[in-house]
Amino acid sequence: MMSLLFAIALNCVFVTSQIAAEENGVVSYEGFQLWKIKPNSEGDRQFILDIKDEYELELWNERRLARDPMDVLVPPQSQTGLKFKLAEHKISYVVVISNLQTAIDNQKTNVNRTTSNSKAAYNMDWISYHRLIDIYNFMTYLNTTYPKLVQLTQIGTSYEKRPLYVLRISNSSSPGTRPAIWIDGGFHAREWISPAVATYIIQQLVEVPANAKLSANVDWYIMPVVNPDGYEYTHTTNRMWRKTRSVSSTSTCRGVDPNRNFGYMWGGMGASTNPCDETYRGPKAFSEPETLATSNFITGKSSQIKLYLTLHSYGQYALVPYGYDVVYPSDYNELLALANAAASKFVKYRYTVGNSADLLYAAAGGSDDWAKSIGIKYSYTFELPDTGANGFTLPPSAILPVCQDFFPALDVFATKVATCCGAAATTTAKSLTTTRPATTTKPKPTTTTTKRTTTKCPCTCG
Ligand code: 0X9
Ligand code: ZN
Repeated sequence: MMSLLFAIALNCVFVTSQIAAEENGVVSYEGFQLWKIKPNSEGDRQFILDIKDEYELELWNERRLARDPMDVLVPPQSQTGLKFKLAEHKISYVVVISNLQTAIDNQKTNVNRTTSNSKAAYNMDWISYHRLIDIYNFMTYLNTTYPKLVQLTQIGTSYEKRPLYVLRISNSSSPGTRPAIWIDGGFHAREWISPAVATYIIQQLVEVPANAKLSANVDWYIMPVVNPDGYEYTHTTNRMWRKTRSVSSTSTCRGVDPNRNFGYMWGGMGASTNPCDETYRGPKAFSEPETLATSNFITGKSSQIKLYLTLHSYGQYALVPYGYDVVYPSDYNELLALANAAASKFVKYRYTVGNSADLLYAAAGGSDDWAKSIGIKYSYTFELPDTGANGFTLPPSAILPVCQDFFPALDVFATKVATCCGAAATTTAKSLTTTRPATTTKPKPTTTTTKRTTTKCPCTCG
């Protein structure tokens, strides 16, 4: 009985620690600060993790390396106490955001505004963040306006019954038969830059004639908002919401981390069993209608899709599988080389490239690992800007620069997929491919074990 009461009390502490004050049903982050804390050692890092609950801290980033700075959200009531505690332990920090609510308000100034040009075909731009309705109207407009190039498909419905949309861009006379690239965004609700970049990519591929070459040999499937319920919730109620909005049968806490809910190594490291945690894995793999619909659609196209790209924020990382543990797929060096080639296109924002679990932390149930596991050779998570100066509250003035900096990398991906994963190349590779890729714990030097017998392709995509 005592242990049950203790468990309930502990759970309450945990829940309250995650909730900022509510005003008119909207969560307020007035006075919350983002601190960059600089541990001097692994001991310091562990110390901060140990006092996390006591000071009601929320970690916005986690890094494996002891000396990497930790971005920590500190509620007003903990600031003085934490300041003394850190001083006592000789751990330094800087206040990066002095009032999170101000940063949130600044970010939302343009949200939902009607465009200044009333003759514009759609209410979408990349100088402000947009509500879901603007994004969906934009996709619908493109579908109607460019029927030969664009096809909008509803692949399912979210927990709160919002449509889940994928846009295909293909100038092929028989779309769906060529190698394809999948791009998604909006897994994590608060990472607003992600749907912004995904929609920018759509606009550039569809409406800019100079970019037609990117679709010359490749089809594109783009899903800008995988988690529309969460995304809307960040606009209406809690700007810092991350998960889906599903109701739990065992807890009053809502939502599942969609990036811990995919069915490869589901429930492993870095995936919580607590429904109140930000990294809750869900009651079972693909418990969420959003992850189920997305995975079903991708599985149905898995012989066509050769590259899986999922856009997150923040940190400026190009992450190569696997992420469930420090484990490298057998073709890791090929994946790494392509990520490096893509990242070399970035000018304004430099990205760190490497293995996901190595650079960040082990986190199982991610969509990138799952995509790799079903045989999509090239699978990446990109953590978009910034590196923590603004974190999730990246100002609207940064949207276009981030998008413009990112877009040229797609040329590298499209070229690789078109030259290595074309029909001739895959025919040869398929017979040698197993459904579950081999893994290794150490990256191997680049070697090609695939024998090409019938083609002279420079590379394969098996
Ligand atoms: O933790 C995540 O889901 C991603 N980072 S984020 O800050 N956007 O939440 C990283 C996912 C990397 N991939 C895997 N661990 N599989
Ligand atoms: Zn994310």
